[in-house]
Amino acid sequence: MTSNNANETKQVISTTKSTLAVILGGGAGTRLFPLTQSRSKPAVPIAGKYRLVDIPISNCINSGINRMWILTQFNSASLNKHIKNTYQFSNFSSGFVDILAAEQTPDNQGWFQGTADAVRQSLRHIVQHDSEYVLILSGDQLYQMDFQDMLANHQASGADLTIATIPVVAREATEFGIMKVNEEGFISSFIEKPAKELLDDWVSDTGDVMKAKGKNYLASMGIYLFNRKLLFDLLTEIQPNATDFGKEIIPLSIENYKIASYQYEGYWTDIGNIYSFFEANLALASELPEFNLFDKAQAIYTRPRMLPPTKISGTTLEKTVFAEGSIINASRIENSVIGIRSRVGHGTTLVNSYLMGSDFYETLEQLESARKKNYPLMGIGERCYLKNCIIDKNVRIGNDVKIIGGDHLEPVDHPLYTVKDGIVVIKKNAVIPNGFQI
Ligand code: ADQ
Ligand code: ADP
Repeated sequence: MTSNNANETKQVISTTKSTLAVILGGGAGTRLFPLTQSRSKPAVPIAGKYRLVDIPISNCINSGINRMWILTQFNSASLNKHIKNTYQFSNFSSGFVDILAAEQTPDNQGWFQGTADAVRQSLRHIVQHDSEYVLILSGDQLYQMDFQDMLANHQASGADLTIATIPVVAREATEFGIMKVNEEGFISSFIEKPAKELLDDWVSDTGDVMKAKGKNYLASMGIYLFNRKLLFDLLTEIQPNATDFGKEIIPLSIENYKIASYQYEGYWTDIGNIYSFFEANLALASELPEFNLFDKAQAIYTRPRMLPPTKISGTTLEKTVFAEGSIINASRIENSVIGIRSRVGHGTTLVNSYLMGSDFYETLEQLESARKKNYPLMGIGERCYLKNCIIDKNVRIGNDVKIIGGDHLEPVDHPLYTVKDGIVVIKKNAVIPNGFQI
């Protein structure tokens, strides 16, 4: 081992022992509805084979952090199963990934109210584990970040709390916590989701490269590295009634504590609503995706399913990502992500669509019986045309179905589908009859 490697190993050990992570798995999840209709937000499938929660968990593991909790309002069977079957640490490791669902206790009758409230309720679990720092992460972001580097910066700056920040353009600035930093790199002011008219007061010097791209605002990534004692003090004594980090804890702490900004300039996107979820998934099909699933050093982990390879016949493919275990006979698939165990029939065309795939295969007998009854098979039938769609899991789309999403569609919530921002989301387990059109 070279001395560099030895140093790296020492550093990994130090993050492992020093840092606990808390992943905010989701509030009510209304912005991702209907994907969250029957499952919790962390369990929403992304990129054809992963689930949302795999992103922060993988970032932690790759950064040497292996003790983490996922806080969720709604503890779905799929989330439990996924975590239990995926993240197993050896007997010789202190690692764990535990789910904490909002629960009623004698001192708390309600659900998690907001992010700070959710973390406050998890303190009784956190207190049982040694650590110097607690890293708080959002569960709905796509990024690959080295938290060791953030920790090294935190330690070097002597901060009480470090917030990961990213330069953004004016159009995005209204959706985030925006801050200003003083000469020493500490945050001097913070505003949660400023109105457009206020933006002029919030311009920062983000560096020449970022300024050239018009990214003049320093946004909070919702990633907080707290000195453990400060987190406990803030949540239990100093601000015992604050329910939110962005709206209350952070703005009220600026005067009294050293809060550092850790400026990150890599790929990061918040995938909290249907539009950004759709964009982030389809971006994976571009020629050189910014989110690099092929980067071994920052791999994204998920449940090993041991599926057969995908089989494709007679299909013209343009910029398409395929997960394992699919059977594809489509005519054309373009700019799309095709999830595990997908089935697409002859003569069908898919454009700009994310097909999540299925949880199981139908047996040959089931397929035969469905055909006899003229009942749609699992997957997408023959001669269909689908554009600008998200197709949730276990959907059955019949033959000759035409669904064309786009700005011409009004938002609607139908029992089989929802339209949001022009994107048609076919609900989980929906059965779309032959000839159906949207
Ligand atoms: P938002 O993402 O709008 O802004 P919020 O809705 O509080 O903030 O959610 C943060 C994360 O916590 C999300 O992953 C959400 O799903 C989760 N969450 C919310 N309530 C929860 C609860 N009760 N239990 C469990 N999880 C919960 C925040 C910051 C901004 C910052 C952006 C960056 O407030 O300052 O710019 O994140 O995305
Ligand atoms: P999701 O998060 O996609 O909604 P689920 O809660 O439906 O996931 O759980 C998915 C798991 O359930 C799959 O791994 C699969 O094994 C199992 N499953 C679901 N439906 C069926 C079915 N009809 N037959 C067999 N297995 C099923």
